[in-house]
Amino acid sequence: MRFHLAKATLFSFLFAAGLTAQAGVTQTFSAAGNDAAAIQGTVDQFRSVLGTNNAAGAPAASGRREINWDGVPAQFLDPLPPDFFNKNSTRGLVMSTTGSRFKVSGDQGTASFRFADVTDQGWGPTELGTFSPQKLFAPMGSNATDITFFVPGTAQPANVTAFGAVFSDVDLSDSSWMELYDPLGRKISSVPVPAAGVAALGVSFVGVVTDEPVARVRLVSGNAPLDSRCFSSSSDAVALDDFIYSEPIASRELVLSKGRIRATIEWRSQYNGQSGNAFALPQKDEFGYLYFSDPNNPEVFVKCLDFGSGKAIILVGGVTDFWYKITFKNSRGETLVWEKQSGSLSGYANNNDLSF
Ligand SMILES: [Ca+2]
Repeated sequence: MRFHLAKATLFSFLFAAGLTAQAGVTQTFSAAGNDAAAIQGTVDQFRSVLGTNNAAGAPAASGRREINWDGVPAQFLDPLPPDFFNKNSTRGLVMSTTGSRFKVSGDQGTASFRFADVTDQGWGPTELGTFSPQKLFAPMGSNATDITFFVPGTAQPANVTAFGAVFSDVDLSDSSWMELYDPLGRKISSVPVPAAGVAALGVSFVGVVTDEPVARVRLVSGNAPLDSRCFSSSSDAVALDDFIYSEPIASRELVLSKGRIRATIEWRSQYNGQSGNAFALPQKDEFGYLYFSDPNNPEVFVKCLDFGSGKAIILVGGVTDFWYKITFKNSRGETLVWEKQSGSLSGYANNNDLSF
């Protein structure tokens, strides 16, 4: 809901400036209008880039997931459990907020229809439009939602490479945006959400496709919490509708030294013959862990030191007596391989063998 109109021109300019290409971003989708039909084409383009809708199905190698809030059962509407869409409905998405809770609105005929019960003087049904009727979503006591990803239905951390969201009732072009972060917390992209115009029930969509792993998405919906009871003259309170994102996938590649060195591991147990490819748990640009099956119990610690000589010093330490083979690859595709035999706990340090 908007309480001030005069700044629209300035914010339109800022919005245009914010659309310049950003590193790692391969495609940006953006649309806004008076109703769902106004953004339908852009949303469908974004969907087609991501591929098949895996709904709440088993982990997949590709495709997309969607959350439209419409099927959330009444007992989970308020508060909505932050892990509802990984636990109750397995879509690999968990949320957090600095506000008091998350809330999903009710259907027509209920007290929380379009957030009538938490908006000041019940303005929600007048202003908040849907892309997918009838339910909407919003953090309470905050305008920010932080989203992390897991292999659907598991506790295994995962990344996406695309994320999009529908925003409801964006009146000001600088009130709402979407930020994408890599596994080390570095910002990949920040995209402003276009205002939907003066008409009531307007909706906006932004979607981003990247060639970098996205571990966290922050959605800033408006410049005041939706349940604010005390607005200033330039407040813009906003709700959210559909989330659309690529299949969350656990990384099997530990990326080090600003992407110049990438480590992968094959492992095998001498006890039961089990084998596999390890998963990555990045920690800092210089080091990280790899684990075989449990993200809370990593097996191998890898460090990559850059003294500016153009060569990487690589150090490996393990706390497993399984056999494993670690392969380092530089940005030119050259590789360095070290194999640890079963039954030992030995580590490895190279002699500047692999240049950047
Ligand atoms: Ca909906």
